[in-house]
Amino acid sequence: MSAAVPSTEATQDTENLTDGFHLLIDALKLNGVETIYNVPGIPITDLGRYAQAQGLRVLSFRHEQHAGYAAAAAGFLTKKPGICMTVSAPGFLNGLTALAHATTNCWPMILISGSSEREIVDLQRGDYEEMDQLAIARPHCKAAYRILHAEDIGLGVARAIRAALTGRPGGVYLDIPGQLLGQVMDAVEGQKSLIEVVDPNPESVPSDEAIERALDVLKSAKKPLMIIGKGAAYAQADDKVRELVETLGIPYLPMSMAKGLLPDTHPLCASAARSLVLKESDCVFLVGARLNWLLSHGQGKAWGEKGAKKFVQIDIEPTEMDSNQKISAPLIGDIGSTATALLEAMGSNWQKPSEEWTGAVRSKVQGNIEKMAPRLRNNNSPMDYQGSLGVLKEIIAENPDTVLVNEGANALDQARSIIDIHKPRKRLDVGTWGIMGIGMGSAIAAAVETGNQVLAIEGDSAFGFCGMEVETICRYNLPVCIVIMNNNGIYRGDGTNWSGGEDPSTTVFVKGSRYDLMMQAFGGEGVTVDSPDDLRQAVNKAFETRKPTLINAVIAEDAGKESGNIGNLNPSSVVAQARYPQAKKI
Ligand code: ADP
Ligand code: TZD
Ligand code: MG
Repeated sequence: MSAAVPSTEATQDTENLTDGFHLLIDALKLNGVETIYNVPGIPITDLGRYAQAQGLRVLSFRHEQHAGYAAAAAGFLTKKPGICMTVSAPGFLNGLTALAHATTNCWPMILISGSSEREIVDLQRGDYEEMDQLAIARPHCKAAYRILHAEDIGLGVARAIRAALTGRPGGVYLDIPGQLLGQVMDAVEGQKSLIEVVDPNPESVPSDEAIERALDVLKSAKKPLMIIGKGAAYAQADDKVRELVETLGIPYLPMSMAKGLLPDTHPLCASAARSLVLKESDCVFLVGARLNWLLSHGQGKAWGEKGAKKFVQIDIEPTEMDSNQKISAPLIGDIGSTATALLEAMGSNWQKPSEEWTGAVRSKVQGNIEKMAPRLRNNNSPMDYQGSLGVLKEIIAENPDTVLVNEGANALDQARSIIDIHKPRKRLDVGTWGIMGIGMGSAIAAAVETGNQVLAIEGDSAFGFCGMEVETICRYNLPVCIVIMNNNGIYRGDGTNWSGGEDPSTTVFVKGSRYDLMMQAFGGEGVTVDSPDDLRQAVNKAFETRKPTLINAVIAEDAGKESGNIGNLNPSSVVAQARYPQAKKI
């Protein structure tokens, strides 16, 4: 039987009492939560108001998915769970995509959702926005909990925070039946029930034997390569990772969101020689990166001769080992502690790989960069990806603290390879799933959590998934500059209807759309540009004023490729190819 009682009306003496609203807010604050990303409504409207009144920053979005993406990005940037708060059923479902996205990316996030009372839901009596949310959330996150009694709020929040952070980070669902918030209990007892989570990111060091094994494998390699993933960026062990790379002296490839952990201009960065190092290396050292589809599972033509490589891997999650390839030397631990242990064991006279290998990589990198350079300086109008992104590359080099947000297909792939990132955790993108629509939520979180200027480079389709949040950006007056790479469609704007009918192709949008007017509608700056010079001017102005800005950048309709760089993942058949000869021209 609960010690807490539901309150329907204010009692005369409330001084010595507390309630579910306040306990939840106090529990979050006790654990260092400062920001909530939410969409208000029954039963959490007042919870948001009270949280704001109690000094939390509560940002209201126009759609829960983007509040959720913001919380997920906040988790990645801060190494603390990002908090998203939603209303029941439809609001919860809108937020669930983001919770699954956070889990898939190994980022800590907590989705707190209001829900209907168990008595009604479990007998399916048809409540307002009735849904068995806990059951639906469970397969999509790392852990899911429901709190029924006010005196359990401290426990529930502590469990959610620990589950989100400890081990491999992920998304956690916290179910809050509406009546819980109104339950009243003794204030002192309530205070005592709260739990401050101790050491949620415990050090975790592999055994001496595992360290020795890894160093033996690395020592015997002639052409070693390190692949650094976003787990390493998340770990915030920036100096240790850099020291490890430089002491080992091996070329490295940063995965997309690990760009900048070491500057992309570092002499050991092999991004511009990606094909060469993937193919030729004889040992691959994975640091906070999974051998998933983004690395073609560590196999196939790009990876060279089958079985010719050995793998060493640092990961906090034991079951990640051997998930795609045999891991000859697993290092199960957190990246900071593991790098420290490796460095200690390596001592001061570690034998770096031969100049034959590192020199070959370096000259390939230099050759490719030189080949690309003139194309990045073209001033074509309408623009292509090289001319427009060449300008943005220079602006990021001049403003290295800018957080770059990036989504789209060509707009993503081209920006990822063209624009160097110079500092850790300064690039947020579509992540492990390749989701369109993370842009505005990520941009808002980046501005709120870092205070830095944000540059969001968005495909016009990608932007369409989250465009309404420009109102949120204007409302909070955030220093976000959005560049829409507007090629009138998905991948390209020149698609035709293969039936010859009047409907436009499935992949094209209204030609010449003025996305800049959307920003103007809410009081922000909006401008259309069609040359790299004008683009440069517009972005520089946005950075100077730090005003919400949307630049509609006109890109040639035929500049892009089908599916960007991953067209090979599209299914095909001999029948389809014979029937639609047009398909070959894309
Ligand atoms: P990318 O997409 O950049 O290749 P992934 O998301 O595939 O990166 O991989 C990130 C990996 O990092 C996950 O397997 C996760 O378990 C791991 N990870 C996250 N945080 C840490 C940490 N602190 N120490 C070690 N590994 C970590
Ligand atoms: N829906 C969701 C949520 N995620 C997705 N990845 C997609 C659909 C499929 N998709 C892609 O993978 S990229 C893309 C879609 C719709 C849009 C590409 O067009 P764009 O970029 O305008 O954003 P480019 O520069 O025109 O290629
Ligand atoms: Mg497009």
